[in-house]
Amino acid sequence: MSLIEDLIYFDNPSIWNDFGGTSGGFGGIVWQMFIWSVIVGLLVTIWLVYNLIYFRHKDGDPDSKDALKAGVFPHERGNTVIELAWTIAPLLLVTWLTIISLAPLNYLWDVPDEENTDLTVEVLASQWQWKFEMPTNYTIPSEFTKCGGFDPAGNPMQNMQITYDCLEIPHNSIIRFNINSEDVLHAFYIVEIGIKQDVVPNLQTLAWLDTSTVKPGEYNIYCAEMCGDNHSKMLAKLYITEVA
Ligand SMILES: [Cu+2]
Repeated sequence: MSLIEDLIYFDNPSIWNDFGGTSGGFGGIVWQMFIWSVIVGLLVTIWLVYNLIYFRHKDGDPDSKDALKAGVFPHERGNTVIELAWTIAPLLLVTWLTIISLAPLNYLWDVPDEENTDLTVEVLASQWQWKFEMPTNYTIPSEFTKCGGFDPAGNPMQNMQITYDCLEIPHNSIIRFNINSEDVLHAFYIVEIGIKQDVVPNLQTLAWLDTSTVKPGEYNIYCAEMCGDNHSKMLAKLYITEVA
């Protein structure tokens, strides 16, 4: 993968792992966003400085106070074709982006009913932790070992219906999240997968994930809404585990 390819193809940020970050994928995406910001920032700054220098007032130029009148467009510099072009082109671009966004947005917003999901997880946010609760009739697969803790003998404990700051879900499944807050506003953000949903007191919000669309492994859950002193520490791990 070349540098350019890694910048363009979002799903392969492997090269950026070398730069650090809290985990491979997250570090990669953060660096991708950072590098793009630097590129755009440089382009804007270079264009700005060029114009500042090129169009600066020189000796012999008409006095700008006399040359321009407030409320009067300097028609001698006008160009109807260019003006129409820079009005119509962005309009078409935005219209086109809106149209191609509708289907994926609708897919995301169309949360499956509980009957049509393999697993519904109750997500409860509070200052400052994530609580995850599986339905009592859900048999926790024996492959799940990440969030269960250990019994006194040191063996992994399974069948944990409730876990804190850690969630393990099966691969190749439709997962629905019923999201509630115990206190203030939070936001449920699975960084690498791109799921973000507000967590609002006294209002249940929803999110869902088809885990067949992502690789099994470890992901990060962040709180994406400033919710108090330890907001930045309101982190959880998501494990997507292959189940027989
Ligand atoms: Cu929070």
